[in-house]
Amino acid sequence: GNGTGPGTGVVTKTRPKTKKPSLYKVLLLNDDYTPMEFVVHILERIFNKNREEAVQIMLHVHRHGVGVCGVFTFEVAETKVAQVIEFARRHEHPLQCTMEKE
Ligand code: TYC
Repeated sequence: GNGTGPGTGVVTKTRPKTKKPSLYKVLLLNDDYTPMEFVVHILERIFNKNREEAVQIMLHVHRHGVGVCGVFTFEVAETKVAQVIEFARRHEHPLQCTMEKE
């Protein structure tokens, strides 16, 4: 590298990264059957929300039909969506989750 301190003797160049990754909102969708407590649990475990935040997001989705659980890079968003759908399916709840580019 071209910083100070011992190096490898190999000359490299650094340049500022110019492209920031696109971000994606992960959205939770309301339905009439998934228990509120189950949705809160998902928000705590998959989206790292505290109980207060999780309850607020769950109630927002319950009242408005859709709500944002978090904003992530593409791969992370895809993984979270898949985790929500799989966890809901395993528990036989119809909860749906999707993502959209910010
Ligand atoms: N509407 C559900 C109920 O009354 C609760 C719910 C909230 C379901 C958010 C899904 O994404 C959801 N039990």
